[in-house]
Amino acid sequence: MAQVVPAERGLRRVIGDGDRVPDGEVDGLDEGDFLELYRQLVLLRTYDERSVIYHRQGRIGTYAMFWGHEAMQVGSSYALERSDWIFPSYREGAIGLLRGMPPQTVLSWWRGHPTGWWNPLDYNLASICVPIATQIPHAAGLAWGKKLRGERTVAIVYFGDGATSEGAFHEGANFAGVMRAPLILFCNNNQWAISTPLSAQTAAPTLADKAIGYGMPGVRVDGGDVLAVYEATRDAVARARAGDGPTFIEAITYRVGPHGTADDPSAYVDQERIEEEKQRECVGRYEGYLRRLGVLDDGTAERFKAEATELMRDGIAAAEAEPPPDPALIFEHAYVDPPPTLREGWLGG
Ligand SMILES: Cc1ncc(C[n+]2csc(CCOP(=O)(O)OP(=O)(O)O)c2C)c(N)n1
Ligand SMILES: [Mg+2]
Repeated sequence: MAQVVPAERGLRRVIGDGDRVPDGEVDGLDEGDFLELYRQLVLLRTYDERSVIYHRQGRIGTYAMFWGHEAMQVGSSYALERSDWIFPSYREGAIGLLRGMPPQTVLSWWRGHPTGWWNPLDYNLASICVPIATQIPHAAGLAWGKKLRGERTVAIVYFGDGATSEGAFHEGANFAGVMRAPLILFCNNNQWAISTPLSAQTAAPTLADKAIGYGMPGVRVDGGDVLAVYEATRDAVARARAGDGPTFIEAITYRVGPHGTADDPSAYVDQERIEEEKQRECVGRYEGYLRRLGVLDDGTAERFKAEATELMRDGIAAAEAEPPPDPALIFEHAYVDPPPTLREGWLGG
C-alpha cells in the first residue's frame, strides 16, 4: 500500500486546534464575513453530501465528491470580486453556488442535461473542466486578455496535484509567468490522483517548488483552514491586481473520500489515515474556531444547515422536472451535416 507522508512544512495556518495550537487572526474580516464563510462552507458540504445520496438513488450520474475540500473553495473564492473569473475542475463543480447559481444547474450537469451548462458570462465562471489541466491555459489566456484590455480583473484556476504533471499545466503556468498575467494558480493537493499517490506524481520536494521555474511565488497553505486559504489568496489577488503577475498556491489536504462515485479506494488507501484526517475536516475546524470566538450559536448553525438542505431539495426537484433532452442535441455542435451512419442509425433516419 502506498505511503503518503503528511506534507506540513512551511504551511500558512490561522485556525488552532482549541488546545495546544493557538488560534491566529486575519485582518480585515468582521463578524459578518466570519458567518458568511461558515454559511458557504455549510452550503457546499450539504450540496456534496446530498449529491452522493442522489447518485446512490440513481438521480444523478457519476459524481466527483469534494468532502473535505470545501475550505479551499470557499476561502479562495471569498478573496475574489464578483467580476473576477473562476476556472473550475470537476472537483470544484459546485463553486457556482457561491455566486448564486441555483443547485439545479449543477445537478443538471451531473445528470448530463443541457440545462446544466450555463453561460460563463452570467457568473464569470467557466464550464466545469474534466480533461485534467486543460482549464489552466484557458485561464491564463483570459487573465492575459483582461490585462491587455486594461481591466483590473483577475482569474483563478483550480486543479489537483495530478494536474501538475500535465503538459497543459506547464504551458499555462509558463505563459502566465512570461506574460505576467493576473492569474492565481490554485492547486488542491489532496495527495491522490485517483489511485496515484503524490510520491509517484513528482520528485519535487513540494508542488509549490514548481513555481520557481515559472518565475512566480509559490505559497503553501493548510487547505483545511478556510481563513489561511482566504488570506493566502487575498495576497495573491492583490499581487495580480497590482500588475505583479501570477502566484501558485499549493493548498494541502488529504482526500478522505473516493475519487468519485465510480472508485473504490479500499484497494489503495490506508483506512487509518482516512479516519485520522476525518477528525480534522475543515467545516468542523472552522466551526470550533467560531465557537471559541463566540461568533456562532446553535440557532445560526441550524438555520444555515436547514436553508442549504431546502435549497438542495428544491434543486433536485427542479432538475428532475426538466423534460428529457432531444438525443440529436449531442451532435448539434459537432457536425454541420451528421454522417450517414448517425443519420440512419442513432438519429433514426
Ligand atoms: C487529460 C486527462 N487525462 C486523464 C484523465 C483521467 N483522470 C480523471 S481524474 C484524474 C486524476 C486527477 O487527479 P488530480 O489532478 O490530483 O485531481 P483530484 O481528482 O485529486 O482533485 C485522472 C487521471 C482526465 N480526466 N483527463
Ligand atoms: Mg489530487
